[in-house]
Amino acid sequence: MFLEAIYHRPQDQYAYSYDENTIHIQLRTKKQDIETVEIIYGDPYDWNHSTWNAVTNKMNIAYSDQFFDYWFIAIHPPFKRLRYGFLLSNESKSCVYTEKGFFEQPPLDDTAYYFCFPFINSIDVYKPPKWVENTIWYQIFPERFANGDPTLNPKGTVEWEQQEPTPTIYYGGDFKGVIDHIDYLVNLGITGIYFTPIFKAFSNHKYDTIDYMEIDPQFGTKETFKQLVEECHKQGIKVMLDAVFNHSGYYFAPFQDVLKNGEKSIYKNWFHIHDFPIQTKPIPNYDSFAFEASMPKLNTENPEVKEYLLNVGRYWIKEFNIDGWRLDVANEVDHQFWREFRKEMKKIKPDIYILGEIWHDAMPWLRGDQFDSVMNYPYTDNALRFFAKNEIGAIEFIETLQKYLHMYPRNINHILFNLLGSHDTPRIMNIANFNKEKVKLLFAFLLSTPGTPCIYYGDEIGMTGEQDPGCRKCMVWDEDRQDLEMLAFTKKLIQLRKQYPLLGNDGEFILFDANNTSNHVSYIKRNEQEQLLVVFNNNDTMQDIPIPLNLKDKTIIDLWNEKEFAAHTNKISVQLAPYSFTFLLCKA
Ligand code: ARE
Repeated sequence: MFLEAIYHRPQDQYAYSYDENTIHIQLRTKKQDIETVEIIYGDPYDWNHSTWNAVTNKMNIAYSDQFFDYWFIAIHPPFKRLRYGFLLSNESKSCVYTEKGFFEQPPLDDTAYYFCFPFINSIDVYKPPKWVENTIWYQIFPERFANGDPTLNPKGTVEWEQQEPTPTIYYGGDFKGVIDHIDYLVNLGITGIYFTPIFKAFSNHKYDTIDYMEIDPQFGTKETFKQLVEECHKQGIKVMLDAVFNHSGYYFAPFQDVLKNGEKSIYKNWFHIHDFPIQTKPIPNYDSFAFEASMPKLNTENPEVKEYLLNVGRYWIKEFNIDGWRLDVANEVDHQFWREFRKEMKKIKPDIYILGEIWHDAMPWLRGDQFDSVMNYPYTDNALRFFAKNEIGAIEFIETLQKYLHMYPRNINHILFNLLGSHDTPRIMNIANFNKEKVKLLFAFLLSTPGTPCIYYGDEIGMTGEQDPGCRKCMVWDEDRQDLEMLAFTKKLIQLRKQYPLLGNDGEFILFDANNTSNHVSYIKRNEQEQLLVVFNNNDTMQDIPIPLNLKDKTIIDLWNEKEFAAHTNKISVQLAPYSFTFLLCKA
């Protein structure tokens, strides 16, 4: 038994309150090392004379990645308190794992040996806004979605689609353009829009804010924005804005004041200036985003800055009724600021959604006191490596997927912001080397896994583009040049996801089967009544894929082809064309 691989800590994904009566416990052990794990647990104050009244319960392996098995159990402690340890055994050994180490027998004379989940305090239970779980997001880069009001075009605006994007070009996308195309979005079936920044800024991407209280004039007025939010809400579409609070732009008035007045500026502590006079080259002598002189880092520890930014956050919720804030470069801003941000925003709108832009393991921000969710780039990376780039085989793909499923508590997994690409990455069509079938597999994966899917504008019509600025081309509105088949395909997937909750966050998600030779993967989503089997053939040849489930005499519905058939034997298989998939629904 590899004791050194056994790990538990009574916090984060290893021990958390799933709801007000349930604690989820996970334990990590070396892959295929331990045969059985039982949890030994009880109320810390429940004694029979000098013996602790503990009971045991079997745990199951929920996930397995390349190196570890992750055991899981949900416990409902009647008094909301829990002490616990683990009884582990394999062929050669049995032992007890507690906070104080390993023992041969469970010490029952003192609960101080055990791991401690002191109390489920309701306020500490992670409670994301209810609506998010069922949202299907669509990301819009406003400069490039549609030009509805050419009178607002910035100087030098070029004609829509007429040139390849450069870092400084303008095409004149605006709010009127979005309003004009709401029907398109409704028809596609999306229910939330994430807008990259819309406040007055210098560049075409608007991540270098000049004024956080103003709409960038190229997009319209506050009135147009209000109308946009209202139109979206009428159509059941939520609106999320981008909050760029890590840094301001170079032309933000307080920074301009520091440039002008140097050490005498009343704003000098709004930034992190190393020394005066200010220099921008070769690298700025003040903290900034990356080494960008145009993006001076804001000092969010300064109470004035903090209050200023909190006010910005409040203002756009109060006055415009937005539904979410996506926080730019969220991991470079201090935790204290985000804690206050959360409190203040939720005070105004309790179901406001707070989404952090973090590309890495984001557990420290997801403990219920800061963000509701994060952009799930680890998911993106794994999906692209398998489906689009052929960098990894089926087994590594599902192992990595399981590693990421273990990374956060389950209730967080349900609202992670799953994406295949964004304005910061090359388009999926390019990554998939222009293989449409692979892009379709990616969409089918995105829309059949737990989390909340987000479609980057234009991917649904097969748009192409390399890394920024290439991935920010103008949306193609000429139907002759839209991939209408891809559009119909994405639309159908979205409809199915809405119609069958098992395609989304309902039920248990079980990674089922993977094979490196056939390069197929399958998973099951299961609730008490039904199970849904999802199978992908990520291979350039036809595959006959055995289904290792006993489905004899069960009626199976092929959701994609809307066909029903019955399994007459317990050994069935599905034939899948190269790069294709199937969704099979049957009674549990
Ligand atoms: C410009 C050029 C780029 C160039 C960059 C270099 O266009 O080609 O690489 O400068 O500094 C905005 C604009 C960008 C612009 C940038 C700087 O949209 O076009 O890039 O400003 O002027 C990390 C951060 C993450 C950040 C990405 C870009 O952690 O927060 O880098 N994303 C946000 C926005 C961006 C925005 C900014 C931040 C700045 O979404 O659009 O850029 O406000 C790895 C790392 C990640 C890293 C990621 C991407 O996986 O682990 O930490 O993200 O790669 O690089």
